[in-house]
Amino acid sequence: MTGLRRLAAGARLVLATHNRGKLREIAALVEPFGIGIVSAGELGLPEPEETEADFAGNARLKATASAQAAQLPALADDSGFCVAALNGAPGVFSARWAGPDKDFEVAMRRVHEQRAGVADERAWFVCVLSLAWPDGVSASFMGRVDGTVAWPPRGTLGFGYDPMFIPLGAAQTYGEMAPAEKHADSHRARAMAQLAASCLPDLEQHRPD
Ligand code: ITT
Repeated sequence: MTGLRRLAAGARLVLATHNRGKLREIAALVEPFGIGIVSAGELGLPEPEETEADFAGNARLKATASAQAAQLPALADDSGFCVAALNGAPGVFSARWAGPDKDFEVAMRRVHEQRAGVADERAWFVCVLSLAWPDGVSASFMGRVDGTVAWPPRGTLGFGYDPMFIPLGAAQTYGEMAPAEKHADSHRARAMAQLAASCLPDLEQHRPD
C-alpha cells in the first residue's frame, strides 16, 4: 500500500541496510531531522533476498521486511551503478558483481573489462529510498546523478563504485571527495531531499534558536 506519512520529531527509525557505506551516508543525511536511528544490524534483523527486478521494488521489499520485523518505521535504500556502454549494468546487480566477498575492486575491474573498446563513457548512480511502516504502508523516492566512468579508479573515500565515477561538472571521483561534498548533491541526497519534504519532520522546528 502506497501512502505518504510524516515521521514525528523524536520518532525511532530503523535504517534497513547491512551495507556500512550506505549506513554511514544515510545516517548523516537523516541526522539533522531529530530522529532516533537504529540499524538493522543492531536489531539483528535478517537481510532479505532481493527478488524484485528494479530498484523501487527491492527498496520497498527491504523496508517492509524490516518495518514488520522491528514493528517500527524502516528506511531502506536500493541503489546501483549504471554504465551506458553496458546498457545500464550492473544496475540492480551492483552488489552482486562484487561477489560473495563483496570485493569492489573485482566489481570495478569487471565493469572496466566489459566496456573495453566502447567509447561511450556515460554512467550514472541511482538510489531509491523507501520508507515503510509496520502496517505495510510505504513510500519511495528516486534520486539519480549522471557522470562518466573513470579508469583506473581514484580515491579511497566513499565505498562501492565511488572511485570509478566522476559526476558531471566535477574533476574528482566520488572516491576522492570528502563525504560532505558527495552528500551535497549525490543520488542518495537527491532521494533524501524528496523523502524529507514528504515524510520527515519539518527541519525548521528543529533548528536551535
Ligand atoms: P543493503 O541491501 O543491505 O542495503 P547492498 O550493498 O546489498 O546493501 P544494494 O543491493 O542496494 O545494497 O546494492 C547496491 C550496490 O551499489 C552497493 O553494494 C554499492 O556497492 C553500490 N552503490 C550504491 N550506492 C553507491 C554509492 O553511493 N557509491 C558507490 N557505490 C554505490
